[in-house]
Amino acid sequence: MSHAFAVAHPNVALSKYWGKREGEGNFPAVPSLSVTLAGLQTRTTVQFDGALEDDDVVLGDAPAAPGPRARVVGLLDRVRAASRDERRARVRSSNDFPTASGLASSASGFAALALASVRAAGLDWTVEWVSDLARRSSASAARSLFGGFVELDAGAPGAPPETRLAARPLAPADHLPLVVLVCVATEAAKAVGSSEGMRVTMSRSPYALAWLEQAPRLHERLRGALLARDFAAVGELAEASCLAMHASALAAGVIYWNSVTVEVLGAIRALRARGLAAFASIDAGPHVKVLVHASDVASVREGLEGAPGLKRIIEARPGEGASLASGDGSGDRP
Ligand code: 2P0
Repeated sequence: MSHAFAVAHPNVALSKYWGKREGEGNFPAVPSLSVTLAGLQTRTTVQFDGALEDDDVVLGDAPAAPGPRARVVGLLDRVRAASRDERRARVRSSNDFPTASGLASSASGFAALALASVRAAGLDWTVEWVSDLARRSSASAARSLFGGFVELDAGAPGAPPETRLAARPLAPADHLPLVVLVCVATEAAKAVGSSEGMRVTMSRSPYALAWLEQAPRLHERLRGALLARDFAAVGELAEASCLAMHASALAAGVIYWNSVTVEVLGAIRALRARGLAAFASIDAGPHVKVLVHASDVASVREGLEGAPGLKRIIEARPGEGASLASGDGSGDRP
């Protein structure tokens, strides 16, 4: 078969990946733990076609810009090398959620692209190998191959670039009664991409080493709290990981927050003072993903809605990993 259609979903890291190992291979410098979200999806079709002279990549409604195109072609090149098939590919990919919503579209995008490309090339790969392939393009994408709560180890220091590193599932989607309320703080695209933000943080932040020391400790504690189903501890540790990551970035002048971010953080503190289980997670943008116990969603939404400048709230729940779908991706949703 030279055609395949895959669907993948974004994920939110509870313990954050921020910083890469030196050298080639796109290995994370710290472990991370995420939750894959249902309801939001990237749909991607890949077709290898001997009649094409070059890869034909359309993201959303338009031909891919040079930067994103190069990342897509990089993944296709790895698949071509593995399958020893030089044919170029037609790639069509679209999200059903706004790219500027703060839900990392590179995670779901590269997870769907990796799965569709491997299948279209006829490679008989395990999901671990597909996760490793996705990680080489976007480390957070390795996690979106799996559903529920997912872990990605740090790369071993000095590991050769060809070393495999895949994410692995830790607990199913219904393990914790978690709801994620995405507080959209702006409709504009982010100013500094994650890779650049990490690079600047690692090279210039006086707190880069403090982050690299703290992140694995927070990760281990969060992992333990998750396995023990201790909701409050998971929330507190996720917020601590997010704040430590942003503190290290901020000290290098990498500032993702805006006034709405701070307002929502204040609203979350006020809600917690009332005894509600709500905790903050922020990625490479100003939006706050509020981690809420399912029984508190209505009260927390009410408390957040008054935050000055807040654009809207998207409600998401833990869901399944990436999957292959039938058809050509242009018809009904799977
Ligand atoms: C994460 N982020 O763990 C962290 C927290 C953003 C903040 O992974 O450079 O697009 O392509 O490997 O996966 C977003 O960065 O980074 C990210 P690259 P990616 O979710």
